[in-house]
Amino acid sequence: MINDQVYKVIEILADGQFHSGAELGNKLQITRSAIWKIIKTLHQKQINIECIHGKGYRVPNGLQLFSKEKILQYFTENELSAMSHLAIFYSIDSTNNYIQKQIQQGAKTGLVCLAEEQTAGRGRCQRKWVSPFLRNIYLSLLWSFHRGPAALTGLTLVVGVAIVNALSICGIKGLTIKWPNDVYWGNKKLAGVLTEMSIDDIGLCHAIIGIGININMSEFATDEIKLPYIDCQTILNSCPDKNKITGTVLNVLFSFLSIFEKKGWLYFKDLWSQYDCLLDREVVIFSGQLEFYGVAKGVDNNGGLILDSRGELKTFNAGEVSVRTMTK
Ligand code: BT5
Repeated sequence: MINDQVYKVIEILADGQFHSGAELGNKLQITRSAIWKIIKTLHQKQINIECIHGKGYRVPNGLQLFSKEKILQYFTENELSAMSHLAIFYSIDSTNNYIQKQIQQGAKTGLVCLAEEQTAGRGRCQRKWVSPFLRNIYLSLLWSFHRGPAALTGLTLVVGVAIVNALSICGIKGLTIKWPNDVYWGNKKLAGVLTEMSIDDIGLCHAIIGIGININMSEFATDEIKLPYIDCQTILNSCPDKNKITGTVLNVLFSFLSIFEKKGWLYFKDLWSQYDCLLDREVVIFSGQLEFYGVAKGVDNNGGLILDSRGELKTFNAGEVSVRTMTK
């Protein structure tokens, strides 16, 4: 388990230099054997720590930790003023759960939560989002709407476009969106979005926008992700700046959300369509117990997927269906 002591060791080892067991023990005021236990915990978390007799411990190439100061560098003025608070955790069950709890405590719109690890990261429909320690971005944002649930139509699709735009600014090009909002590079998933909603007593509609973006999964072994996936490091073929990507994604997201609130989904529809990786492809849509076969024909004015099923057009709404491409 990651606790304060484990995280302190990580903060020291983040510089990529050697640190002896004695030095770490002194800094944390604990024994060398307690340090060794912490190193074992980190090995179990698949953090690559070299242990060299006479030199100590080191993480080759160092580690990138979330830094509020660095993240804020990528904000423009208006967007910064839209963020009410930025909370950063080294470990949490789910950043979406955190926002949900904060809503009950009266949290303000613009609240952001980031975590270095999620112990119960969630995808849609009770699926799991694999969220290993220190490797990726797990973030959630609260945006409260005054105009009722209808104002949220197409919101998750807009979030997908924001991610693609932000990653493009960071040099990650060629991304597509698989309806409704999975971000792909080729046929591999790079990022996912989980949008949840709650309405309070006074009719205010709270959207919890959860985003997972893989930064460096290359040496992480897991058999929990059954479909092909990828990370920013592999796409860029170099080490991405996690704080820059986080700051840029948040900045674009805040900017898009304030436009979305005024102009709605239609303002973004053409942009979304440019990234549609299903367009004119044969797909099967799973909706409850039923399966629908046909050719994907883009999205409608409500963000629903249009399916051409032997000449008959059907529309499917976000949240109810999964899509599997049949042709690669
Ligand atoms: C999603 O669900 O893609 C939404 C993922 C949202 C995650 C964020 S992280 C911050 C916030 N807090 C949370 O608890 N969640 C949000 P869905 O379309 O249902 O995709 C889930 C599927 O993606 C799984 O069944 C796996 O096949 C695959 N998957 C799981 N972890 C993955 C990963 N790290 N990278 C790529 N694919 C993954």
